[in-house]
Amino acid sequence: MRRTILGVFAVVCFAVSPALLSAQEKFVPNYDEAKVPAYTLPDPLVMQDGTKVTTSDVWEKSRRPELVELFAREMFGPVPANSGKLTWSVLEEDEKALEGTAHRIQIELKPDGDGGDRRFELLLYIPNQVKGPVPVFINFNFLGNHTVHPDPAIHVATWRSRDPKTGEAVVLTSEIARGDRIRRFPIEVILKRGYALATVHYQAVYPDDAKAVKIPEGSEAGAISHWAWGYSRVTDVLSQLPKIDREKIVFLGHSRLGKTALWAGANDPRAAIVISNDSGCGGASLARRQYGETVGRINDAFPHWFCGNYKKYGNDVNQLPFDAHELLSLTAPRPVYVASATEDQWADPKGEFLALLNANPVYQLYGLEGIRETEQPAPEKPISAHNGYHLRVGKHDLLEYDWVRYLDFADGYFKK
Ligand code: GTR
Repeated sequence: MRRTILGVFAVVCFAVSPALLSAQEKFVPNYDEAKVPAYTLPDPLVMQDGTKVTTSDVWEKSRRPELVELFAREMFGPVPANSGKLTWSVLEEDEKALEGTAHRIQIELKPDGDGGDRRFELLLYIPNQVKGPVPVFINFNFLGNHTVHPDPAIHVATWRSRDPKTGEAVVLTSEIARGDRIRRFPIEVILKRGYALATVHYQAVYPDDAKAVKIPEGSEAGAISHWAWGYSRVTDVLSQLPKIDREKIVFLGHSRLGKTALWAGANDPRAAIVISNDSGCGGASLARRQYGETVGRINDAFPHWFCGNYKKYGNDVNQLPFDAHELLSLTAPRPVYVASATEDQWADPKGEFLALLNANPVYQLYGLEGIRETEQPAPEKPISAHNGYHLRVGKHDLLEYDWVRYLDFADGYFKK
C-alpha cells in the first residue's frame, strides 16, 4: 500500500513523539512517585488578595472570573472573541446515511471577527431512530474528517502543514487515511445510544505548527485558545439545528484537544458536560507534581500551544498562580469527567485524578458531590458522583471503552 506523507506525519507526531523528542532534548521525565516533590496547591476558594470564598455567588461573581483571567493571561491567552457574525452553509447532507441509521450533514463555517479569515468543515451525524432533539458530543479530530469513518461521502481534508522530512510548508491530503481513525470515533455505538457526533479537523481551525505560529511575549492567544474558539463556533451552529438539543452539548477532547475541551468549556457556558481524555500536562494533570511531561518540557516542545507568559513557569512551576484542579473547577457547577490510561504515564494519570479530587470544594459550594473517592480507583473501575473518572488499561488513546463510559455518564446526567 502506498503510504502518503500523511501516514509518515501521523507516525512521527502521534505515535512516538514524547520518547523521540525527550531523547533529542535530553529531557528525562520522572516516573518515580517517590521523587515527586512536596508541593502546596493554590486554594481555589481563596482570592488572590486572600479573601475566602464561601458562597457560589461570590465564586461566580469574583473568584471564577479572576481564575479565568489568570488562566488567560498566564497560560493559554484569551479565547478570541467572535463578532457574532457567523456564516455557515450546508455543503452536503444525506438523511439516510450509514445504511439509513443516520442523518449526515457536512457544513462549511466561515466565522467572522477576531477569529480571522477562516473556513472549516463540520461533519455531523445525527441518529435517525430518535424522535425529537438529541444530545451531541463535539470531539475534534487530528487527521481530517475523512479519517473518522470509512463513509465514502465524507469530504477529504486538506490543510497546510509541514513536510516532516524537509520542514517545507506543504498542503497535506490523503484519501488512504479514510476511516483510519475509526477506533477513536465508534460512530455506530454513539448513534445507537441516541447521541449525535460533531467533529472538525483541528488544523482546519488553526495550524498546529511551531514554525508557522510564533507566539510573542505576553498573553496573546496560543493555539489551544484558537481551537477552543473552534469548539464555540461549532456550538453556535449546533444550537441553531432543530434536531440538536442545545441544552445537551458535550465538549470532549483527547490529549492536546483534551486540554482544549477543558479551556473551551471554561469559557463557554453552553457546554453542558466537559470531558478530558488523557489531556495530561497543560490539561487535567497537576503541574506541581512534575511527573511525566512538565511545564518546562511542554513549553520547549509546543511553544505555540500557550501564550508567551506561560514560558516563565518552566523553571519554577510553584510560581504558577493556579494548577489543573482550578482549570477543572471552572466547569462547575456543570459536570466534568477526567479519564486516564495506565500506560500513559507521560500524562500523569495520578496527577489527573488528584486534580479532579481537588476540584471538589468548588462543587461543594453548590451542594454537589464532585467525586467521593479520595484514592485513585483501580484500572477499569470507573467512578462517578456529580463528576466522573476512569483509568483505562492501555495506551494514550481514545477508544470505545472510554466512549461507553462517557455515554453512560452523559445518560446519568441528562436523563435525571
Ligand atoms: C504529546 C504532548 C502531550 C499531548 C500529546 C497529544 O506529544 O507531549 O502534551 O498533548 O502530544 O496531543 O497527542
